[in-house]
Amino acid sequence: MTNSTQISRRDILKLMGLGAGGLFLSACGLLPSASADPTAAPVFLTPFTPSPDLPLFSVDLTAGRATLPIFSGRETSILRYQASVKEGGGDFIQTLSGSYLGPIFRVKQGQHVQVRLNNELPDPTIIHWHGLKIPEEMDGHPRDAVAPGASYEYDFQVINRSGTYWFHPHPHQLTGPQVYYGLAGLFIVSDEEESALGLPSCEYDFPLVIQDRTFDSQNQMVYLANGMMDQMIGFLGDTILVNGAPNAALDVKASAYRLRLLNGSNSRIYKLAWQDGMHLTVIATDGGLLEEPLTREYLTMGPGERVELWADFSKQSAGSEMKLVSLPFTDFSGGMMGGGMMSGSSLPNGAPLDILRLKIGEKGANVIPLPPRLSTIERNRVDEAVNRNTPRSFALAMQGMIHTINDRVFEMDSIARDEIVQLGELELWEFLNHGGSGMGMGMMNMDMPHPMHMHGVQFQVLERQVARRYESAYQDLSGGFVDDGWKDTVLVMPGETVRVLVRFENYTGMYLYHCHNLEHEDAGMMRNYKIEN
Ligand SMILES: [Cu+2]
Repeated sequence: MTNSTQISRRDILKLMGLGAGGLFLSACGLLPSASADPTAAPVFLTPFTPSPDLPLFSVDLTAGRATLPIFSGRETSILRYQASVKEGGGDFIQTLSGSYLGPIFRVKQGQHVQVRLNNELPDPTIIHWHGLKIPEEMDGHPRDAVAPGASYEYDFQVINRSGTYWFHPHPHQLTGPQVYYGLAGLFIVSDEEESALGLPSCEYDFPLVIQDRTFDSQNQMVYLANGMMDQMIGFLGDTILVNGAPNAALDVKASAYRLRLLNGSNSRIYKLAWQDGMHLTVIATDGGLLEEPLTREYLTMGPGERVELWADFSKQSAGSEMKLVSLPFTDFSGGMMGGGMMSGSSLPNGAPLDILRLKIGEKGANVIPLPPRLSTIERNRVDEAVNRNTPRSFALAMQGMIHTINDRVFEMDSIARDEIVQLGELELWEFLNHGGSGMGMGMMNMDMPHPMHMHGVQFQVLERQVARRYESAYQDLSGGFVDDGWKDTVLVMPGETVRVLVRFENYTGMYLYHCHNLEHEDAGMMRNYKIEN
């Protein structure tokens, strides 16, 4: 890592919120079971039974400017969400102390959630609840962005299964900078199926939000310092932060942990591994638990993706250390002008990185065996898709200076004929990343990965195919995909076609699908689609 500023271990611990107080300011107890709040039941196509014994959770989230001591010396100007609980008690929310990252929601499936977003930023903003199945007016479409000084009322029921979801701004052309300067938080849902497993909880259930930032000599975040190149390729910072802390270290006990990983970076891809070569044990992806745990030598995570790990430190001796790293891989931005060279970042995609040091301490809670079966996932079948012979195709390309989807860029209110789907139908979608149309200068045919995200749904990855000439770079990362469970974001590599099965089963309305490289998104690599009845 290239931090020029030295920070002491004490500072790191302070930043990670460790020590006697633990990471979270709020208590980690059982969720209260107060009396029911009668709510108007939304219309579901899929039968869904609300939980009448869960209390309403109501919170004010204020997006505003602040400063924070990230390094010694001058404080860093950041943006952040500050939460103020109005109803339901503090057990549904946790705070990462000392971090710019927003609060962590800890809610249950079936819960009624109200959020009032107060915009104290200098620009318009709106929140998107990434991965949640909610009505269109709750989803955070850019057209719903509110002006400085105004607010937006969210009111929805959590129908998703248990999982690590998250939230972040989604205003037109401002998502990149607003996330970059600090606006993001986790939205963790639990359900009965998951609770019955007895997975590690409380201090053993730990979020790890991985991001990259660049700081100047005054400890201030620098965004898009390389101008147009950063916008075309995507911003790559030279400092890795975990939960908002650089050079992150974490004291753990010799016990089993559930680590919830989010790649919250604007555009960086990680190839995560334990430094000692131990395999990673994966228990969940974007949309919650897998059917069974699986192991990987390394994990490939594109922006917006989540993975949950089972990490058992009980056999490690006290005082030993483990390290989570990102392994080197081929910078796929190939062609005549490679991304690493062009981006100007001193830390191109594919550079080896230290992510997190874990210091093993005393014996912790008794380790229950990892359950061999975690969940049941009903596999969608391609022969049940209404368009099984004619996938709905989306060509990802670079044209001139912009990234396009089927030769189009984002338009606030428009939906093309081929962007309308029917409520209840299972469809086959395919994302094709086969480069630009060849127009213009050669440098405009840069190959870039695109983490494609769909709002309003969770999908299943059916298959991947890669063009022959991309195979060797592809194989550098493809062993780390986890396509087995529910997904809302899938990394589409250069030369690759990814097919997914998606059922539009919950609500009608206009939703977004887009690249989650936030610079690509802000530059127009986003479109509306409409679910009709
Ligand atoms: Cu992209």
